[in-house]
Amino acid sequence: MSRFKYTHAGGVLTEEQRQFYEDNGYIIIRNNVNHGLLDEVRQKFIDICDGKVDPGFMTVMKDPSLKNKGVKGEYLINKIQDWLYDEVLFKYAIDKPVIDIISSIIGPNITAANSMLINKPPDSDPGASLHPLHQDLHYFPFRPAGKIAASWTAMERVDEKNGCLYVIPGSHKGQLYPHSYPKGYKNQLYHGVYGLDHLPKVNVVMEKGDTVFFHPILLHGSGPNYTKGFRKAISVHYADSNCYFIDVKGTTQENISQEVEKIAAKRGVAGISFENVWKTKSRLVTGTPGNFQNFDSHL
Ligand SMILES: O=C(O)CCC(=O)C(=O)O
Repeated sequence: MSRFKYTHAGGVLTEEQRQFYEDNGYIIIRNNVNHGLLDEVRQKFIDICDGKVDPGFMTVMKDPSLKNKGVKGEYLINKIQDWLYDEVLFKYAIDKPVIDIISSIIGPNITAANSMLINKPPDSDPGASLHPLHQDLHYFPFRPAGKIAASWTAMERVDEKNGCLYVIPGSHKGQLYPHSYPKGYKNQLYHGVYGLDHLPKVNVVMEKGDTVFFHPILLHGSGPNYTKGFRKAISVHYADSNCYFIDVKGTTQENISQEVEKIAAKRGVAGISFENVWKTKSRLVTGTPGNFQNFDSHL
């Protein structure tokens, strides 16, 4: 039997890199994404922020501490989500250096499920620009967890000063914890896990173009941006297209499913289930279609 449980054989990761991911639940690949692509993606983000491009189906989120401060555009918008049907941003989701590593983790049949471009603007209240400790699996009604992985690429240098990611190595081997809203600023959909502050964290300092890949049970978060610059990163969660969907009713994920269904209703798609929200916003990247592709209602 293979000693590897969290990675897929035959891919580009070396034995040593696979072992690191198996032990820690993440791996950083330096200088992974071409700067030209990141600049193109940044310009598209700015055009959406400035109202030059209709965001359509995308979710555009504002920093709650800056909403009434008279700032606009990329000085206000802290996240654009659900952009897999934008052909410029989608270039990141299908970028070969990203997909090569993803297939070394989850295998060859890949669906991009979640997509985010996360911006921490300057002058945000620290309580609003941090992202609390959380596990991404909380948001996902599909399994198994080992067939899901995130890619998160720094669009500029990220460190402790501008709000880099931090991770709790090895936590991917544990359980999915209950998540709730933090006290203080309510960033739409930023749920957190509380009571685990004693666990040792590692700051993930990265240069532009570096990518960190991680498991959806890995506990992680990010700090505030204390600088006068921006902190931008682009991230996609990929799943094996054959992942199966679970009913989250009665589980710790029921709160997020209700929240997501409520947001969908507000946006004019009343009655859509949590499962079908995910199927609608996902997009096949490569390989054989599976359970994400059996619902045909792309909006
Ligand atoms: O980019 C960040 O600050 C945190 C992103 C993150 O952990 C998430 O959205 O799940």
